[in-house]
Amino acid sequence: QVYNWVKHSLRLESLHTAREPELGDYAGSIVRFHANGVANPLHNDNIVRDAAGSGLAVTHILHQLSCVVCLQECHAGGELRIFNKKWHPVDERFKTPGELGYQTGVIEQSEACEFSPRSGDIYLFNPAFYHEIDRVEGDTRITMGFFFGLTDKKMKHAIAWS
Ligand SMILES: O=C(O)CCC(=O)C(=O)O
Repeated sequence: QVYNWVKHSLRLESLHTAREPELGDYAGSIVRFHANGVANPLHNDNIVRDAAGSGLAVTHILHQLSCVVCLQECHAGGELRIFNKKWHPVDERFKTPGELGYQTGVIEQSEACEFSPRSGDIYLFNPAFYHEIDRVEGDTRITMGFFFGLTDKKMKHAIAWS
């Protein structure tokens, strides 16, 4: 249902779970639990960068997007904050060694947009832009999500993974 919604919304002709010839299908989605007190540090997602040199099918995409469905909202906190700043290789000097996050200096003076997901919401964003999730309070924040990548210049075909 969610793949169909994305397909329809973006006027895609196809959206399938990605497949590796030898290894099989990728997981089509991931359910994430952010319990009381859990936050996600400032980061960005870029499979072409992160899996560079692996030869994996997902490294051949032209653009990456993230789709998230909120299954259970939290009581407070848990906002997704997206900064108006796309990752550039020079930003790696702000990377927290061995961890997912970047230091806040990387988004200094960038405007931010905040979104508090409510149960039933579905949203798309470009994960190349720095983003973080505020500390969750109360009920566990439960989402189901996947990344998808456009595989052609006309942006009609996409593959999904998580
Ligand atoms: O749960 C969210 O709102 C965003 C999750 C996230 O960081 C991502 O999809 O890249």
